[in-house]
Amino acid sequence: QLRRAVCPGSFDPITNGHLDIIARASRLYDVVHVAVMINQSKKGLFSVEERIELIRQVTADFGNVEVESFHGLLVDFCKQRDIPAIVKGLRAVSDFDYELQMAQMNNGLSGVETLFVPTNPTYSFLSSSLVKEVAAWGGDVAHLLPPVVHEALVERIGKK
Ligand code: COD
Repeated sequence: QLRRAVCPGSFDPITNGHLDIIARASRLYDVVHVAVMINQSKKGLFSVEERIELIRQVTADFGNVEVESFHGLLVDFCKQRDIPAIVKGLRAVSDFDYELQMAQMNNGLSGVETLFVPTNPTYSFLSSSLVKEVAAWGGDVAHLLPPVVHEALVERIGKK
């Protein structure tokens, strides 16, 4: 049986921090599912389809990453695909409280386990929202994103 894990998130857009976690998960598991979780109360800069397309492009070389969106609870995504493990990056202690709550809630709901991978220190300050804010004011974020994602961001913000 294939060993599966999921890396969930909003990925609006995917950053080098996300990509580092997905790459590391892809070395530990046979199949890594990247789940773009749909949150109707948050309107993204990129549509869910655009986010999926960008993630597909930057994870294609890993060979064992499947990308899709999901509307609902993460535990239901896991149940439907027989995924026993969630892999998350931990950037700093500030992430810990909320991540621990979600891990415990998800475990209580369905028994799914959450594994935390310590973020590469190069990316410990990095989030999609900060990247968007800095880019919107003309700051250079090229080193924080895969090149295709950077291009898409510059184009999207330029159009606004
Ligand atoms: N370095 C390493 N890892 C990073 C970095 C970085 N710089 N930035 C982000 N990450 C990792 C983190 O593990 C993070 O959790 C994940 O990538 C996703 O990040 P984001 O910002 O794209 O996504 P979030 O934080 O908006 O994602 C939250 C979820 C969508 C995972 C969560 O809300 C969820 O599971 N929602 C589904 C509904 C549900 O089941 N709710 C009940 C939860 S108990």
